[in-house]
Amino acid sequence: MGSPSQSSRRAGAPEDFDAERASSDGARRISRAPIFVLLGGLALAFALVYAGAQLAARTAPPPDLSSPGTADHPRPVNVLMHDYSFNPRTVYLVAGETVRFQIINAGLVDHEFVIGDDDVQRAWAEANAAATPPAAFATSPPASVRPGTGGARVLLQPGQAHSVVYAVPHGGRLQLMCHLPGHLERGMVGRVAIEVR
Ligand SMILES: [Cu+2]
Repeated sequence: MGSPSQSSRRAGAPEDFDAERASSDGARRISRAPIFVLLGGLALAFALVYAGAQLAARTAPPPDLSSPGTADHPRPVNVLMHDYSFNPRTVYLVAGETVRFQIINAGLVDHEFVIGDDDVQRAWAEANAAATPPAAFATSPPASVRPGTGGARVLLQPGQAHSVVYAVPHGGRLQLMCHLPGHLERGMVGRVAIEVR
């Protein structure tokens, strides 16, 4: 009575075995593939991170200063503002030339571009502190300094761009800073190298 099921089980046994072995071989072949993909992906990720770090660490070469800007033809100087740094880290200018700073806020928060000597920087630092509620990383304050302070200041929201013409003084030490609350402490200061001819 039980013979049909017995015989069918016996008949099916070799097939079942083959199928099992085949599927386990297939499973083994398939299960290795994600590991190679994962290892390859990790290697690529590390390579990209390493390349990115190398690029970030490399300082941009000084620009061509053979043709200083004039009042009629200001020399364009591009500056990107990030959270919380200026790019390039060093702005190269020629004493007495006129430049047009083309500034883009590429960050996710407001940033301020202030170029000028110590007096200019102090004036904007005080103006921002006076106008800003005492909260770290507060949004842009409606700050102002007394006329004739000198320097140049541009306040930009994320994604905004603005250009400003600036006459580089013949002497003195200039700096580039963002005085929005907490930004200077996070390293948002740029060098200004002035070539005197
Ligand atoms: Cu800033």
